[in-house]
Amino acid sequence: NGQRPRCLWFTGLSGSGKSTLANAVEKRLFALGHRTYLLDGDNVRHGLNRDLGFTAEDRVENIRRVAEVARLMVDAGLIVLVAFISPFRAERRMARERFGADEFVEVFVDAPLAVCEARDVKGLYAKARAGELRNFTGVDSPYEPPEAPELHLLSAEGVLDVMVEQVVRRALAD
Ligand code: GGZ
Repeated sequence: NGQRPRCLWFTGLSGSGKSTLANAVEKRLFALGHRTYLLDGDNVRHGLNRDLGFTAEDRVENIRRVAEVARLMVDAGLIVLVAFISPFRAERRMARERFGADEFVEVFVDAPLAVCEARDVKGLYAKARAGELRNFTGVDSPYEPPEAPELHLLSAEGVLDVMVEQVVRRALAD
């Protein structure tokens, strides 16, 4: 099917819509006949990275391992979707450096903290504000926005299907 192995790297706050977007992109790529794998907290933090928490040090190691796994999966010919907060520029750069220039697509899923916090799907922002959860991104742990992502999507304002098409176009570009 002429697919180019690639890493689609989604970064953004908790509740910004990374997982929703990445899942929808994967579904669309699958429907088009492409072979994909989605790496996210659900399948990585409970297994490979179960020894890691949310200190800065642990997030750095989380992202390092995820980048290495993504590299292996791209070597295997897949379009790999990576959906982690990945809050630090240095680690996203490190991830990018493991790939060729046209193999890595950084997608900034950008929603205002206030919107993510108002949604608070899992109640984690409330816990963080109450001091029951430490090192929560956007509350007492930093998020460093990308400076030059391949795609910058304002996910709180955008229409999902339109954003999916934007990502898919980049994912399949020559
Ligand atoms: C941020 C946390 C935290 C803290 C638990 N800070 O919205 P979610 O629940 O489903 O997604 C968040 C997920 C973030 O894990 P990542 O592996 O993506 O983070 S990183 O890239 O920074 O390593 C959130 C939940 O885990 N969660 N505690 N303290 N998010």
